[in-house]
Amino acid sequence: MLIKADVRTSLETNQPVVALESTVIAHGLPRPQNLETARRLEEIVREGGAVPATVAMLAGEPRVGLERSDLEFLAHNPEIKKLSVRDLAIAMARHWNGATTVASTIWIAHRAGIKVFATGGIGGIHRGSLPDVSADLPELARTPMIVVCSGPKVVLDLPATREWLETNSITVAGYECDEMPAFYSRESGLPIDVRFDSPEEAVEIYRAQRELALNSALLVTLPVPREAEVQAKLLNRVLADSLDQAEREKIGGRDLTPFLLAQMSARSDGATLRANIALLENNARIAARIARALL
Ligand code: PSU
Ligand code: MN
Repeated sequence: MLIKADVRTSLETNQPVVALESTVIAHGLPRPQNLETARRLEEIVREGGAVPATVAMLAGEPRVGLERSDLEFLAHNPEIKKLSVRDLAIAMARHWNGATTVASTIWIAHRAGIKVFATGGIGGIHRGSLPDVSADLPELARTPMIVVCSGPKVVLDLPATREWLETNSITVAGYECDEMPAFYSRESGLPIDVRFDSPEEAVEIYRAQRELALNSALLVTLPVPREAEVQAKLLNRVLADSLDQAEREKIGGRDLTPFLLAQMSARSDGATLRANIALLENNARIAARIARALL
């Protein structure tokens, strides 16, 4: 694993670091917003007083912290693979270039010694009769990190995903909110386990988890900023149409989530894309504050 010099120095001197994923760059957002957002997220983490560590696999080597040119490569190259944990060994042995999902990013970041990770929405249990469960979930269950996100992606079966989190002892906190947010939407009708109104409260619970020798993540959920939220009526329509389209085209496996995100953006005139970028930025900002509070 190659840890970028500034990330390594920060970790060695106990300075704040925030890990970021790369699937959202390569497969979650369209060009040119993907590269702009990748850069902006790193900038926001820096402005927040922490060092950003975007994770990816380049030529078969797990990388923690990327150069500007690496971000560009990931954003512009259509050959970049979407790598979950099951793919990491294949990618390494075969010298692939790949973007890491939430699952594979936290796998690598935790082993690099990073404690805080920020993303948009986590994977979960998809709707439909086939139990398609994202590898994000079991990885969250066995990775003791603070994961800052806006809840599970709204394309998922949210009640089933919430139940899975509970069954697998993943503590779900709401940051300045009283219910679990659902990605583009501030509301899900689903409960959180605890509310935080400051980064210090997140740190207290994280420390208590470590004291108890718990291995699961602390999921800190933040609602999309109000001005960027996608209104329920529009969201329900584009979501239903996108799910239908995926079924008609028989899209499944690793392609399903990127397909649904692209469909919803096209069908909402970019409203979901704007929400996605706004929540990613907001999550990176709060993640940096939490990483600083950990000192
Ligand atoms: N958050 C976003 N956009 C994304 C993702 C998260 O705002 O594209 C990615 C993450 O990398 C997450 C993945 O791990 O979607 C989930 O994919 P799947 O459902 O195939 O596990
Ligand atoms: Mn899946």
